[in-house]
Amino acid sequence: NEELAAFYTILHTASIWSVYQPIVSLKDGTVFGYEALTRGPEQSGFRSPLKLFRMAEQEGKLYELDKLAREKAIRGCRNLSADQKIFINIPASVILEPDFTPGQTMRLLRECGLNPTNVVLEITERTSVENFEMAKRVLEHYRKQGYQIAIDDAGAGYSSLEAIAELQPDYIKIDRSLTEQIHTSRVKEYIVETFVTFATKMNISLIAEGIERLEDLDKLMRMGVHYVQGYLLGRPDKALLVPDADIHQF
Ligand code: G
Ligand code: G
Ligand code: MN
Ligand code: NA
Repeated sequence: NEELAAFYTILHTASIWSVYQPIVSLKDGTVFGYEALTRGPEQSGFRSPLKLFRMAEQEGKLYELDKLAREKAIRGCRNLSADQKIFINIPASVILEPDFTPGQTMRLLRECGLNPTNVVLEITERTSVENFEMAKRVLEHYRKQGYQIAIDDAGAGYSSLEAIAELQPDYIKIDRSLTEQIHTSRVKEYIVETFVTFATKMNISLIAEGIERLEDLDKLMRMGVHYVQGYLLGRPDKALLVPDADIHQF
C-alpha cells in the first residue's frame, strides 16, 4: 500500500514540521503567542495534519508521531520572546501515555532557551478523555511545573462546562463553528455569552478561533473575549518564527 509506505517514510525520516499561527491579545493588539500546527511534505498526500494523525492512530503510532510533532514545534520556534506562549496540540489519549512526562519536554525546552511557562498544552474537547481522573492528575503535574492548559475546540465537542471546569484550564478556545458569522447569529452570540460569563467567573481566559471577518472580531471584542486567532489576524506560517536561513532544516 503506497499510502502506508508514504506514512512510514515520513515517520521514520521525521519529515514533518510546524507552522505557527499568531494568537493576538485584544487588550493591546500584541501577539500573545502562536499555535503550532503540524505539516507534512507537500506531495506526500499527508500535507494535512488531520490525515497524518488519523493514519498514525490507525497504525498505533499516535504517540510516536505526536512526540515528534512536539519536538518539531518547540525546536522550530527559536524566535519566541520570553513573554510569549507556544500552543501545542496534544491528543487526549497521549496524556495517558506513561512516557508523557513534564521532564521529557523540559530538556527540549532548555535546549531551545524556553521555559514551561512558554508552553500551553491544547487538549481538544472533541476526543473524550477515557480516564478522566488520571488525565487530570497528569495535567496537574504539568501545571505545577509552570505549563498552562487550554481546552481546544470548545463548543464543538460533547464535554459539559462542568467537565471543562474539572480540568481547571487556563484558556478555553472557542471553536470556529461558534465564531464564524457570529455578528449575524443571535444563537451563536448567546452561546458565546455563556462562555464569557463562565470564563470570567472561573478566571479562565477566552480565545476565539477561526476569525476571518472584521465584523466578527468586533463583536467578540465587545463581548469580552480576551484573545483571537484566525486568518484575519494571520495565517499559519513557518517563516514567522524561524530565521530564513534555517527553514530548510524543518
Ligand atoms: O492546520 P490545520 O489543518 O491546520 O490543523 C488541523 C487539525 O490538526 C488541528 O485542528 C489540530 O487539531 C490537528 N493538529 C495540527 N497539528 C497538530 C499536532 O502537532 N499534534 C496534534 N495532535 N494535532 C495537530
Ligand atoms: O487545533 P484546531 O482544530 O483548533 O486547529 C485550528 C485549525 O483551523 C487549523 O487547521 C488551522 O489551520 C485552521 N484555521 C486557523 N484559522 C482559521 C480561519 O480563520 N479560518 C479557517 N477556515 N480555518 C482556520
Ligand atoms: Mn488547536
Ligand atoms: Na480548535
